[in-house]
Amino acid sequence: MVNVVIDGKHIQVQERTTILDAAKAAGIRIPTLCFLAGVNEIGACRVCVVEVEGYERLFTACNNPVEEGMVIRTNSKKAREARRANVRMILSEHDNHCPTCVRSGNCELQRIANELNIHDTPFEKHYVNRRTSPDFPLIRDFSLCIKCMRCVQVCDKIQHANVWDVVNTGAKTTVDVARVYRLEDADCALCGQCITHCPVGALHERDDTQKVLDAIDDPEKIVLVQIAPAIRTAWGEEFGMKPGEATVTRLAAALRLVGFDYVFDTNFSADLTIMEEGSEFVERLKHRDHEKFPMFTSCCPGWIRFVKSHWPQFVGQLSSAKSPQQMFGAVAKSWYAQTLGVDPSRIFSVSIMPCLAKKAECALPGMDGAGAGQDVDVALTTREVSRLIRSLQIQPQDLEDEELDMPLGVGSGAGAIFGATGGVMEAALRSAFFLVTGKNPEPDAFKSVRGMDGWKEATFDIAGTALKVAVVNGLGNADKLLAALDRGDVRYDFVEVMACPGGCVGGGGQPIHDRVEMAPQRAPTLYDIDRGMELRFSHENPSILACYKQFLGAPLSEKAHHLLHTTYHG
Ligand code: HC1
Ligand code: SF4
Repeated sequence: MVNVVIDGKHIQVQERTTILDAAKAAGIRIPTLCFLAGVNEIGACRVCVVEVEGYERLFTACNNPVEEGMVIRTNSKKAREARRANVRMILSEHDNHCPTCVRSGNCELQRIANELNIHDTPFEKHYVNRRTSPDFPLIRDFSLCIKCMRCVQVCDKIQHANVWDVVNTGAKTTVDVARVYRLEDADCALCGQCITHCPVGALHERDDTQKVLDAIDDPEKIVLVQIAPAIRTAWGEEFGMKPGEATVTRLAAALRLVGFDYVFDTNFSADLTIMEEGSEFVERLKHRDHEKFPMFTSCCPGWIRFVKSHWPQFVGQLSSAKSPQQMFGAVAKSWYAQTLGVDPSRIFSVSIMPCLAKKAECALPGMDGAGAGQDVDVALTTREVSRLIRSLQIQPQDLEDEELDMPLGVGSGAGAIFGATGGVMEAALRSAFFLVTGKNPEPDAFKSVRGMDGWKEATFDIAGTALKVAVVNGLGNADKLLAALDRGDVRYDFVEVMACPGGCVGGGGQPIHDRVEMAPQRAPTLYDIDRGMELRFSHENPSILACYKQFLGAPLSEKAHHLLHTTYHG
């Protein structure tokens, strides 16, 4: 143990404790800006400087450990003035157009400037007035970057994608794409984790809300929207609503006020994905001798981008099933258009996703199986939808719940849990068990794949066949698993990968709470929904059964192949 004095308080802490943590233990708050525990502890912003008796220089509290007998002053004149000067310096390199910034009201720099009572920027302004392409789903605004390095570290350490790096020197130092010239050419998975970990508005998604309003204003268009599983765990956060208040049915009411003609559920097509992917897996198992294992899930487009760029040798083992987003679009512009008796070209299909990679996925070649343009016209993030609702002065907290539309508004509990890590695996196993044995398992028979661990394994016995499965979340964990598979250290039959830590509930398009990983708080909402439903198996969803009966025939039929499956070349 080490004895220190902080602002006159005598305390004892473990050796190697940082000054920041020691102060916290003493109930003393030191402001930080660039700091991200375990990920970015480099003292880059110098907002956490403190004075240590006997030293001329100031110490950054986030990355300097305490030493025996240290006397620390967090708010001495010297520390206070240096901290304020440092923040003013950062402000001089930041385009302070706060009213029009996408992070206005949710910006750490804004918060800290206010907290330190700074209301002027006396230093000469110099920032780079440049943005990356407005057409790519991820946009970097260099005029807002404060060089905190959080994006660099999250992308490297958590996601193993290594997209960003520090470039130039001196006053020209900034963060930019590493190795290639354009962000579009980098191996970016579009997971969006650099956005949710950026303290300011330097990184954000392309805003597609105007495209949706244009379609709503077009009397020829029938505008329908699908709501991804993870949205119901988070959309209300930006309106100060609790999980129980921010129901999907209340969101439906808000979306009808926005002007959508039909509000549907991605849980429906998550069930459809299970029917196709589960059947594909059972087929592959029949040819175990010459099929390659494991089969990988394919619903997360961030993961698809990552495996294509980092581990192309595994691409052939991806399930050919399209993601629920894309299956929904294909069914909406075919079966549903037919049901409505309208030409599919009149349908404008929007998705609400916790994700940026979905914007790229819906624009991919081949995602137009219904023959009426792209099957999904626009993918909006949870944040964009909140902004859209707010811009129309809609107060969702005051609205009554409204049911989703039929038949594409019906999803099972198995579809709902897709949004949490392990959910796709669990849903798939529930139906695979049925496909193999003709009987339903206990709905919770496969619950050991739940939870926030980055790499989970389980073995289940299905009709005498031992299936070894793995579930990973976060691309860094996926990278480690693929490396282990490549070395032959592990062997699995089926692997679920979600690019974002915690799965879609922790998606890069979800509301931002600085330094709080929200996935563990959001995932229980999905398991509560599942537990509360009578319909817990994808293969029992009446809308799915109707869709096969009236339109698709059977899982893996020719029509199903044409509309619901894809390849991953190019
Ligand atoms: Fe996801 Fe999926 S679970 S990928 O996280 O398979 O984005 O929510 O919609 O498509 O269903 C995302 C969530 C989502 C798809 C489903
Ligand atoms: Fe890295 Fe993900 Fe950001 Fe792309 S979106 S730069 S992969 S953190």
